[in-house]
Amino acid sequence: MSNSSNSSNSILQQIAEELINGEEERVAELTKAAIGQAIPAKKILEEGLIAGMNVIGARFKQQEIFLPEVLLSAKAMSAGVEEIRPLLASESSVTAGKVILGTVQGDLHDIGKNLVSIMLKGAGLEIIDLGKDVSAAKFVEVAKKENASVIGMSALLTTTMPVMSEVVTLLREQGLSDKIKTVVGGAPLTREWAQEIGASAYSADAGSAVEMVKELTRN
Ligand code: B1M
Repeated sequence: MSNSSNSSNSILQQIAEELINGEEERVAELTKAAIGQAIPAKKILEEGLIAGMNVIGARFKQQEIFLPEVLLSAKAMSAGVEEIRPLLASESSVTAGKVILGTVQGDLHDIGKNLVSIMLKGAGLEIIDLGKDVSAAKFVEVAKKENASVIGMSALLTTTMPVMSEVVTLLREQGLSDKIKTVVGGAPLTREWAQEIGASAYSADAGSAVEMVKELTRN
């Protein structure tokens, strides 16, 4: 392994470690330093920030850590994302379309949704971000009012995933399924489940969400 890839690996590892420790300022500093080393934003995101957050998720599941620690790491993650935000946006190419985006009702997890938002904006799409805890009725109401072509929904809890199905049903009942497409994503979802509820597309990560939305807005 070359010296430069050694040093890029070690700074990404440090980012993950400081994120796990919930050190918001250190994560921001190290992310800036990684940008200074010309490490691509996507690599910083995946191998530093998300890698750290995955460790937190596993420890939380094993009850080795609790909500206050998770929250500190989530803040550290957001601080890192803020640093790479302009780069993530500019690493994508330009397209067009209007997307209503949000985390579904009952769900307060918005880090992944915010990443999807950054990437879609970077791809030249117009995003109306409704934030978190968004009801099915609200998604559909705003999509109609704004004449949007896509509704993008994020869910991180198995208990909130059914809200996505409600949106698909509402669109079908109102005869809007052809006009307004749906993209769903979030850690507990699977492609099979998305197909089962009749969503137009499923994305496993923010990068593929851009591809999916581009595909759907092309039709
Ligand atoms: Co909570 N949480 N949490 N949490 N949390 C999870 C999701 C959990 C898996 C942890 C665990 O047990 N291992 C578990 C859910 C279990 C389940 O339902 N299967 C869980 C739980 C149980 C809870 C609470 C119920 C805990 C409690 O109160 N007892 C509670 C619920 C609150 C609520 O929402 N009502 C809770 C609270 C929290 C915090 C507030 C402390 C915090 C969220 C802070 C915030 O978001 N502002 C938090 C966090 C941080 C997590 C973990 C550790 C990390 C989530 C994250 O940000 N990942 C998470 C464990 C885990 O997922 N490993 C966990 C990083 C992010 C970049 O990834 O969001 O997956 P992700 O997004 C990815 C893809 O999924 C995809 O692209 C993104 C980027 O690549 N994607 C899309 C996401 N949305 C998309 C939309 C798209 C396309 C792709 O198209 C539109």
